[in-house]
Amino acid sequence: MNQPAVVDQNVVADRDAPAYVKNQKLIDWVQRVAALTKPDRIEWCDGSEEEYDRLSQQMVDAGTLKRLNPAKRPNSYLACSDPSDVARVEDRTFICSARASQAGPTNNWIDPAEMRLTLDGLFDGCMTGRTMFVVPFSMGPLGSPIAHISVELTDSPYVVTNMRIMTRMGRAVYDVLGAGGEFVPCLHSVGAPLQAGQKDVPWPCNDTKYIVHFPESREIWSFGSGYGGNALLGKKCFALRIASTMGRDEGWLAEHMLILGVTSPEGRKYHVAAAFPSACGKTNFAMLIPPQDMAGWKVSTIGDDIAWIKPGRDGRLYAINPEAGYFGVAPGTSEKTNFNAMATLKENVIFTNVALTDDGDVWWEGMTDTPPAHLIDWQGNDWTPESGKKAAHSNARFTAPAAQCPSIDADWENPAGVAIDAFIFGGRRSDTVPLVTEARNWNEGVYMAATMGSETTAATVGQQGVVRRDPFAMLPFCGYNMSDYFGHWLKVGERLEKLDARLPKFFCVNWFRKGDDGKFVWPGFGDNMRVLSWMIGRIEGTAQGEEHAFGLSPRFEDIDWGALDLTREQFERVVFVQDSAWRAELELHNELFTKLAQGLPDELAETKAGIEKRLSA
Ligand code: SAT
Ligand code: MN
Repeated sequence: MNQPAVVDQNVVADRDAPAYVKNQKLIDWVQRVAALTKPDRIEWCDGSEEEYDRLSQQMVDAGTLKRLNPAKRPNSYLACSDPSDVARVEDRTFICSARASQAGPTNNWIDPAEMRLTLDGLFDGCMTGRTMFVVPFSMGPLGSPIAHISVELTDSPYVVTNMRIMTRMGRAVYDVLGAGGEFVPCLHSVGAPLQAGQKDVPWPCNDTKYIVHFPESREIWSFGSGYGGNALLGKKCFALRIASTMGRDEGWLAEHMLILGVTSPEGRKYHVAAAFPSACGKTNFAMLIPPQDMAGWKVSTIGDDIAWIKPGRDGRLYAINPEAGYFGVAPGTSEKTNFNAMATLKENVIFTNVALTDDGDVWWEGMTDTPPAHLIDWQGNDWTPESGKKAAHSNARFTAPAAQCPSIDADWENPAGVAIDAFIFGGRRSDTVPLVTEARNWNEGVYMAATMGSETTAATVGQQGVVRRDPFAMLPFCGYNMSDYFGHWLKVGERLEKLDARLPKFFCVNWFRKGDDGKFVWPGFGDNMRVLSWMIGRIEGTAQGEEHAFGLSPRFEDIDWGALDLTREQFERVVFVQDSAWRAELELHNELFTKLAQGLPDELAETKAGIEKRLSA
């Protein structure tokens, strides 16, 4: 990186790190970035409530935030972004490993030297007129052996307040970091320098956007966006893309998975980690409330989006939720669809791109059956139910502290993590894939996860109802070659098998199978508990099932139906395995494997051959 030719002594004086920051590598990096980006001020964030309130007030004054009615939504704010900056930008996301083959065919790659030149140009002076915040954070409970530390430099106060909710952010991080500790450097700018006298806009951003990862040096550079995963760099950029490469090198897993605790009526507790592509009800599943007739079961939430999983000395896999908050999709969330999420949102929340009610509260499509008669929509315009457009953006979000979730697990901050008993992989498929299938072994489980597919919905740009492969729900989040990632999973299993420990089971689920009438057959939501309880039965060795080409699924009599009135015929509709459909499905797996041919582990082809053989038998 360019070194500053001359350093203005006065500016440097107020840029000095506080005495409690002892890490010289960090101090040097901050100075280097400041010399490049040329902010007016540097603020070393301590994560205090005073700091949060002060920055929030500054953003209220600047028009970035609206304070919501404290009687309705205490200590909560609404941010409305620029209409051009509303979601992650996957086509502007880059994995700049030394060689293109290391990023693989599912990632965008640019030569790292070329990318550094581009970024040095873009970041030169990009923070002029703004404050650069130094945001120290831990992904995972402070000091946990599974956690890792990072520091984000950002010119967005919105990022600072969101990071305080989403991560363990603040002064205590420096104690863990110490003088010689390692951290992942994350650099973020909205890319909107202010010249002297230039008035700021409520949501500064830049049409040019780059979300860049350097896996070898474990660095993240993000330019031009202030929204979500583009800007809150602890989440997808660090906790998935960079962490997945760290996991590959160090023998652990960084996964796009929720983590649940499931306690049986007998009081035995299990933990499952589950991966779903977007629009498959991941947040609902993470906060599942068992139906009344299964009230003896208890489901508790450890994480809703990301899991870091490390092998323990006993040969079991221990998982933490690296995050401390939920950055969830608001539209569709209601007391009916997700009671626990709604309860989590009662206070201390930052809402982004939802609508504002006349009494200073928030609303989004699906929150209530009847929309309010008048709203201010996410773009600041008057809205009525007759307006004919959405009041909230379809990717509108809430940022809420995880601790506020009524179903939060007592162990969610346990630094040792929780031992994983099962992995669940699920997509949205109107046909072919049964309600639930257990893999017969680790490699079959990896196959299931690798070939996971989901139908595109209205929430996705482009054609609807097309099956898009999303291996492990990691397609946009794997920081290296997807085939090597499959290989890594296989290797982790092989190593655990040698330790003779109890391996997690793998299950594939599909809540979305449709009947001939085009309607979903499975009721979903709380009744997913019936499937979970069958899985626990399989783990305990008490539940039965029937083998088919793809794995093992329950028969009608293997499920606890309680008060649910689902007929044998309806159940058949959600579990049957049709040979012709599976032959077509395997053709689609072939397409995926052809795309990922380079470095694809043999085990996958072998597993596929096994399925084919069982089909023709
Ligand atoms: O914007 S985020 O990446 O944090 C959320 C998502 O897109 O899944
Ligand atoms: Mn996610």
